[in-house]
Amino acid sequence: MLTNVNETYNDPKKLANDYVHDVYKQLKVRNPDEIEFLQATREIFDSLRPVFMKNPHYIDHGILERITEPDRIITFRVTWEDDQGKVHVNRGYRIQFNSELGPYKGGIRYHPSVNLSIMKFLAFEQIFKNSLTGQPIGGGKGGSDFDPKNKSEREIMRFTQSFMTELSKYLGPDKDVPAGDIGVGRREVGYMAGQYNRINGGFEPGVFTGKDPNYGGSLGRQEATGYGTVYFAEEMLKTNDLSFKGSRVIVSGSGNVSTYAMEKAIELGATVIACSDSSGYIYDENGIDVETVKQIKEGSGERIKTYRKYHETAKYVKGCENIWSLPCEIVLPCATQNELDEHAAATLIQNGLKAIAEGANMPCTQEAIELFQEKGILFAPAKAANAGGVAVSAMEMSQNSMRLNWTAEEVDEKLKEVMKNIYKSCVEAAEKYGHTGDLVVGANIAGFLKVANAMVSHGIR
Ligand code: NDP
Ligand code: 2IT
Repeated sequence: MLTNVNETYNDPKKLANDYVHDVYKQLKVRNPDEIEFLQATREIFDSLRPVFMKNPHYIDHGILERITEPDRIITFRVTWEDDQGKVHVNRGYRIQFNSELGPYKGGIRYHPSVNLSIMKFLAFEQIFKNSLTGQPIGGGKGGSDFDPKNKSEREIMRFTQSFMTELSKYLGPDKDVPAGDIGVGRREVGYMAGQYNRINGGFEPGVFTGKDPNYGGSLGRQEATGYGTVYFAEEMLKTNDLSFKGSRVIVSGSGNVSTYAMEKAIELGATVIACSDSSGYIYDENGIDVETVKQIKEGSGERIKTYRKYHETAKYVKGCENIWSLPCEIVLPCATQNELDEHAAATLIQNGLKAIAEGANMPCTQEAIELFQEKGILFAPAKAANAGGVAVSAMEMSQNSMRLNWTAEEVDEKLKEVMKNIYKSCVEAAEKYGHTGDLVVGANIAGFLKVANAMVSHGIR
């Protein structure tokens, strides 16, 4: 490999292209069925060609080969008993992908669709997102194919305790620090922390983030991903003489990220005209009342359809995909991966879309992103736009280490600062590497460089 590299140093473009092409080919051979993982890696690979052209020493260090193979993958059986005493078995995962910048950091997802490919794509993206925050955190992700829908609170508790009994062996405040994601919020993090402390015989505040502020959680963590997405989007809009003020916004989902994205967008003067869950969407051109959405979602097992009971002007449409057929200026997809494809993108563009910021992880397909960019729609990629959640998680880790609590205002100020800095890093990296205005390339390059440089510093291993 090294001989080839040296021979082609005089043609940096060919060297970079061949390298990216060859490593991706190997990746496909080794992970043939991991569709989402290959999708996420392909996007990064496409962005990094100009980096390898300018910095061929990363090729000598085998950075791409190494950064795409997780440090370790942990999978395990999770056995639990339902309220009727019936035994169930689920599969648990933790992908400890990369720890060059700090302890593995990333959420835990409970959803029946969870599989190795989805876990690996999420953990892989987390490496770059966490790097972008500027904080000392590596990349990881975990979860289970457990479906929390229609489960009692006790069943969720017993499942979580069983899950943590195995996973606790691999965690620690300087080792691996989980948080929430789809299906896992403050309540589940509480059960995880409780079981971890029980197994380890003590109280360790720094092993989880997204905890209740009552026992070490940071104020502002719950709001952070949604608020951060809107702060990032507002930066992007501002530099293009646009704003949330007076804009119609569609937000998909109605969970943690969606509700706080809606709340902040409304605060900045937008009208949120629609939101959804996996069964359907609600639509009201006068604006969705986010407090009602929150109340509905706090009720166990309630669906977004219930919103109509409280607001008769709203319409409910079965099936969540058609939410993208509504005319609006700004879109914030905040539900799940690949929820917005090129057909949805084409409809949105036709209906006057100006900007889109990804609150969820990889919600837009590659084809949709290409179409948005081709048509000049402002596009904020997930790694950058939704990094506010994990950024405040890192702030929670700092507060836990110092045995101090910051006020909600302090955390919000720091979050705004982080989102502004991420925007700036993305813009600058895109410009420096010849892709001015392309935030996808900018986020991928800016996130990559810190990790790659740490990998060089730490030696080949
Ligand atoms: P929640 O579980 O709180 O909410 C998820 C929402 O998305 C629900 O409304 C859910 O509907 C909907 N949804 C989930 N899966 C699907 C699906 N397959 N099809 C349609 N709708 C679906 O999760 P979060 O808000 O925490 O997470 C949302 C997204 O944001 C995810 O991509 C997550 O990875 C990402 N993210 C989360 C962060 C966090 O801090 N929580 C940080 C950064 C990113 P239903 O109730 O019907 O299932
Ligand atoms: O995707 C994400 O960034 C998260 N689910 C949050 C991770 C975290 O550790 O706060």
